[in-house]
Amino acid sequence: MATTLLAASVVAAGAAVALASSADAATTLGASAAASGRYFGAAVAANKLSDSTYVGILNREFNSVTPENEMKIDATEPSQGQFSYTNADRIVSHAKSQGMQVRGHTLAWHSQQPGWMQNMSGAALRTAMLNHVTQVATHYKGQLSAWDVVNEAYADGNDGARRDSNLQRTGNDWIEAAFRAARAADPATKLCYNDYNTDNWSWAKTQAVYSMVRDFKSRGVPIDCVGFQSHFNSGSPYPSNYRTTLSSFAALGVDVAITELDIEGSGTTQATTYGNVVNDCLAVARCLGITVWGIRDTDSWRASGTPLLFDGNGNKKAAYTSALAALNGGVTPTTPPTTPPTSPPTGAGCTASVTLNQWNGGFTAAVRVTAGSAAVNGWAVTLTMPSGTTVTNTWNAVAGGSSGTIRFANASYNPRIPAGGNTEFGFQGTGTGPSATPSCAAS
Ligand code: 9MR
Repeated sequence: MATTLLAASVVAAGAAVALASSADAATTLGASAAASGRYFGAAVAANKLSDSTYVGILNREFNSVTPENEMKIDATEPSQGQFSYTNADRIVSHAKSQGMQVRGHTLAWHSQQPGWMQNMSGAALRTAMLNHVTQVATHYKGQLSAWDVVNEAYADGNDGARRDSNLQRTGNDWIEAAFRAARAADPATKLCYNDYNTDNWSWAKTQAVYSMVRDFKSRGVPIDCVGFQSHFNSGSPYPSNYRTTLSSFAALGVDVAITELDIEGSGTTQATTYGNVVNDCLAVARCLGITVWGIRDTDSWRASGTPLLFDGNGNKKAAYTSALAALNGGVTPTTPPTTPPTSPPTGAGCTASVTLNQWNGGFTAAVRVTAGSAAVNGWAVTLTMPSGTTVTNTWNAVAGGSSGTIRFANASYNPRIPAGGNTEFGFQGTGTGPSATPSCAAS
């Protein structure tokens, strides 16, 4: 626990420095998340877009939305071959009118299948599933920030097995087939695998999904991101190793996102957990953002657990204040940053490696800085961008420019790396990401 608190406060102190120049950033979830290149989103129901309190909060606070049910299979293909996008399109056009991103949810899932699909199996189901993926991904081509291509394909329990379903029974390769179809239909949108009870690093289900993603990356299956639903309650509590889970997946070369966050509870306990979750995302360069699964407690699928950031009247809860403070680096930095080592290490050195996520016209880069056999008291990584590339956003480091050869120096809060340890920073840009080997200088 002490370690968690210390890490959180160090991140918090740095984020506060980074945000000092942006007055807007402190006042809403979306603007505050955007200050570190991230989003803060909410699941939205089309039939609530006529509720002025709901829409008022949505437009003010959030810069990403996920249709809560409207892009699911039963909604978009109610009869085989007959596609229906009315409600999903309402959400997408509302989001666009407000400059919000949209996460698509979901193309292939064992649940919320229309009756015709529930009754299918074997090769016919495989073909119908792939056609569904192709048609829906084509309809939204280029309009979404990410797709949850496959949702909840692993079973709960201790054996790390796939969930039994009609889709699973079409063959173990159904997941990768869905990803390939989605990539072919919409090459620019990030393709995610999304699941619940994958938050605790030591749980078998988490490890099973991790193995699948590692396998997909090694075989070139087009996967860009992993969504952690993060529905927390007493049976599936926020785990103290959550940050380890996020950073371990990110280290496989995928982005991570918190896709359906809700935390049952109330008061300070709930607020603290919201702050912890935000800090964990901020600490992982490849954590793209956070989506809460609804706006007011009364909008939640678990309304009785009061798991969201606004109460039934639309008032901000303590959980909101804590999440916003964490985004702004204001989470009670009662623990001062660690004191410098008493004797400076000698012969300090570092190395850096870059993991690129490149799409048509843009990229994000995650850079891991690793200390050699001695601790590092400060570091700078130099990278040369291809001509035409502009870096638009940097997190966990300070960029000395936006094009050409750029020196990324440690932020005020992350200069020290223990011997053999590492830290991560990231940046985002337009054009093509860097391909040359980075150089790392330690002090
Ligand atoms: O919030 C959604 C609720 O309105 C639906 O009735 C339910 C039906 O399956 O799905 C809920 O959303 C789920 C999401 O799509 C996938 N992860 C779990 C979510 C909560 O059940």
